[in-house]
Amino acid sequence: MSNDTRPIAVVTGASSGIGAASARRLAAEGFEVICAARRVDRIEALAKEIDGRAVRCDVTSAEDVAALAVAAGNEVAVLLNNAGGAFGLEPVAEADLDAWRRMFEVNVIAVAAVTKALLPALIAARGQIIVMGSTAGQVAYEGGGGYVAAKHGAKAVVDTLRLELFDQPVRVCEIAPGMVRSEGFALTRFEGDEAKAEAVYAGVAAPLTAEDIADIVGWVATRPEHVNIDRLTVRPRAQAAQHKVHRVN
Ligand code: 8X3
Repeated sequence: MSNDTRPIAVVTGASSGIGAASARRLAAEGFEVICAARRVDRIEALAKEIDGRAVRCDVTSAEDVAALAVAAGNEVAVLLNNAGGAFGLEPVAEADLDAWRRMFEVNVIAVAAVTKALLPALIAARGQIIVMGSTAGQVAYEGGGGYVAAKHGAKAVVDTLRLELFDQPVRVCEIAPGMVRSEGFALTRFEGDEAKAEAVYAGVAAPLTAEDIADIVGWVATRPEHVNIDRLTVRPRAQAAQHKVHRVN
């Protein structure tokens, strides 16, 4: 039995990028962070660094999600549904439908699964659900395909939850980042093709960083209890819109 009195924050996809940066930031804000991800070596090192806990969790596994809820306990102050990702950039006409299914699993269904599992503890703690969405959830772009559709789905889950929980002491927020140069996002999308991943950010003076988003997570998580940040869209200054990116050679 832990004597830790810090409020608990659960971060999914905590092994790298925005998830790891957010875990660090939430720990700095005074939370005991449960770092959940598949890559145990990474989350164990992170948990040690931030005096948190590591829980191996594939958010698409019902057993893992149930075990995460048990590990999190009866009161969870913050759930950051961060696990997600894009697989591919092909047009719909050439869609890899297995990749679409995986994107729906991790970006939409897992958000519902983890939220559902932790909801009693979130209500008990008068807590907050934060979903890492994307500007891809607000507008379509060529090749966005399954990722655009999935992030629109995640946005819909957030908005539905907020309506359904209107009489409960739980807040629901979506953070929707645009271009973030985070460890892994573009590499995952292009199956490890570094040249293609690099091209996403080519000539952009300063894409957002994982720390920029973690800063927002920390701010959202520490607003007074009556303040619900519904949705926060954030882009680098060089990205006026999804397609309107200032690039220099
Ligand atoms: C990341 C934003 O533009 O790659 O979620 O879809 S984008």
